Amino acid sequence: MIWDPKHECMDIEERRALQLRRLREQVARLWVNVPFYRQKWEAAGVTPDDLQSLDDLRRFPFTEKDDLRKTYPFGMFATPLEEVVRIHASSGTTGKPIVVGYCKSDVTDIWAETIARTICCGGGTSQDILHNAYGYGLFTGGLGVHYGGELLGCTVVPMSAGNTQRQLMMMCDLGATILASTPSYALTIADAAEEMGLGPDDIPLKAGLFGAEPWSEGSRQVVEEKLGISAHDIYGLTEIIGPGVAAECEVKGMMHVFDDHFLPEIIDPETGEVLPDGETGELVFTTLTKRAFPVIRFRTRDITSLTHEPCPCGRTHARIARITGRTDDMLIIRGVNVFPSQIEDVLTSFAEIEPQYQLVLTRKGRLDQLEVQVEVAPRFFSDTIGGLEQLEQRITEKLYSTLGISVTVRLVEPKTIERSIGKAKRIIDLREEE
Ligand code: DLL
Repeated sequence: MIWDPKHECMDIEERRALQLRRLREQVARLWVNVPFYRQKWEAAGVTPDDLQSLDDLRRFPFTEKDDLRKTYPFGMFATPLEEVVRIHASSGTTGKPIVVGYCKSDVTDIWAETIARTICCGGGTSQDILHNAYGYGLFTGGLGVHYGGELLGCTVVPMSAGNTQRQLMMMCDLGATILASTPSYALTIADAAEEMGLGPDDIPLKAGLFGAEPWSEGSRQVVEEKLGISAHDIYGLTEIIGPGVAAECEVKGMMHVFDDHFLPEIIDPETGEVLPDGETGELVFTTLTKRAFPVIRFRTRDITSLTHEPCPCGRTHARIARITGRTDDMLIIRGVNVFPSQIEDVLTSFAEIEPQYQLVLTRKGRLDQLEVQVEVAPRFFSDTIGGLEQLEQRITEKLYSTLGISVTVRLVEPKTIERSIGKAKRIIDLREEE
């Protein structure tokens, strides 16, 4: 089912006209309401009148995460606080979080709508029981998915994350048909199910809506098999709205961007030039309709590519490829750029290991060392020492041919890598401390 065929299957030219109209209104509003934008645009020599076509947006400067930090907590709000009905925040690794706000129409007319679209993309309907294991609180995952589920008419079970055995008990007892969680938590749930002796036929789930962190096709296969579901990638970020920015339909492989609300661009992260469809670069978003916390040309740091090719499902949005990493997630090891997702792709191609891994970075002298710690699947752990050594060797060789640098692989016992309930922590960087 397509939730909003009028907007989701719109003729592309008609949507472009709608995007331009909304963009011009948004920019004109911000010029008046948010001094940060006006000053930035004046300094760049542009005014709202310069926006005669969508391409003119390129003349406007980017907004960076750091701009949002500097204006903490309310400096970027475009409506008075009395109109704001909700606050969320994204926890940064350092310093203050980024605080965002929503007015009533942001929550009901945009966020709940785009989540209802997201759930429908995953095959959901009003008949579904939606087990929501995204964290509730300042994180946008829990409450974001919740309101869209209710709008669609699902029965929403607001579980939040944690206490995995209880999650499974509730899923089975209540007959949950859709699981919403981070992909790493879905793996944790799948493991726990196995331990509790529950196979795919014992678990009523049919689909999963997984996002908030990068994951791989290999992990998709594992959760699909272990839980007996169709797993869908969903994407979003606090600064734009939370989940509900883009979602994978039944065709899979690419995610529909709800671009009547969130206008995407791909840029070269070095030069800031806009790149054509199909080229990989950094994703940039402009919110066209949000009122309390709009952003213009926000640099997400996420790496992907864009296409406007029609999708067989009938939706006509722009689509993005799986996010392969973040520009700030990239490890530079002895001068070579390495993304954790490349490593995950290699690891998940080995049946003998679990998609549970950690990347430990150390420095010896001036040289960075990367150790990939990965769990052996329980059924292979009983293998001979020689067998395990050979496996380690095979993984090392495949990583070398994929990454172009040698890394150390260390197989660890099943269940020794800490299980995630939210976003998994894959990188342990010990370089500063040595
Ligand atoms: O993670 C919002 C969200 C909640 C999305 C639930 C999907 C499901 P933040 O905490 O602000 O917001 O983190 C946003 O997470 O810039 C990406 O780097 C990463 N991310 C989100 N979805 C995906 C995905 C939420 N499907 C940051 N694949 C983003 C890869 C993702 N990375």
